[in-house]
Amino acid sequence: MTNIHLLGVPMEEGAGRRGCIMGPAAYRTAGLAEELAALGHSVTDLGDAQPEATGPIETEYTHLKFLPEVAGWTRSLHAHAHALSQQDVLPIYMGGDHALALGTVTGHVAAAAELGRPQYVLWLDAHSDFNTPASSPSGNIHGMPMAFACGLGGFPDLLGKPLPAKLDPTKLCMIGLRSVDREERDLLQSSGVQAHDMRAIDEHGVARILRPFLDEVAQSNGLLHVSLDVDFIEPDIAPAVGTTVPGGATFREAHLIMEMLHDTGLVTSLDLVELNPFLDERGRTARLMVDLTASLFGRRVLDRFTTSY
Ligand code: HAR
Ligand code: MN
Ligand code: MN
Ligand code: MN
Repeated sequence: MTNIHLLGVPMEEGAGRRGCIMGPAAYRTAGLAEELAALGHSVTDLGDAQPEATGPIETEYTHLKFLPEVAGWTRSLHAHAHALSQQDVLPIYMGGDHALALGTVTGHVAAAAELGRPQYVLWLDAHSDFNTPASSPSGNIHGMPMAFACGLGGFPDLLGKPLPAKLDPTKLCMIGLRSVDREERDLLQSSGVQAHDMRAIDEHGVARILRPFLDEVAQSNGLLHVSLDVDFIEPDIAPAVGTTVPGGATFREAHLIMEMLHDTGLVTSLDLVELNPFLDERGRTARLMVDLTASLFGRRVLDRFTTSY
């Protein structure tokens, strides 16, 4: 039994189009809390977070969109994540666009550093979201959170203070990549991120990619934050996202990852991001995200471990 705390993050300013603000409501409507409770977990819905108020944020990069709004969310979510990590709970951040990870990931990294434990991040996404302000072609800040968390240069004062601790890029594993900008790719590779594109899934399958990373987390007594972007999944079955990219993870590939994560018991926090209910078809994407989350929290067909073969 896990003590799960749900926190709604109705933000959309990091994305290039509107609609993610409705994400938390869609997860509630799709029954996320009820499904997790039915699996035997204790579930508390904390309601929705609010952004902090900020003034104008200075930067030479004038193409950054909604910078004060995104900074307000980053400060608020960083504080929430830091506080939640000091309770005996597993937070699920119901986004909201992926810029929310500017706050959630940095908050968990800061708390892990205080504990003296390594913080790992599993990033399930079509995109690496590893742009810096200088490399971003769009100015959309949801394309940048992992570069920020790893302490790459050029960012304005999003957090209202220096990063308390940087995410070690070698403890960041990305799976599902199929849309990475040219300069972003160079940053990703020179930083040493464990980056796996869709071709790697085609060649090896998700289990062979994921298992060594999970072994590493376990052996180092690490904490594990999972960040699940809707566009990780094939858009034919998960259409409710503003940035669809063909060739995504199948229904079973996505579920297998969730089932393996459950079996290890290593996950300590979770983002559900980029759901845009305005683009959904009769709630199917919201329901798929709820079903995937249920797999991560123990829903299974037979009572056995996926790793027992
Ligand atoms: N790489 C592009 C950019 O930085 C697109 C980023 C889109 N990001 C997301 N989240 N949808 O993964 O503008
Ligand atoms: Mn993303
Ligand atoms: Mn994405
Ligand atoms: Mn089902």
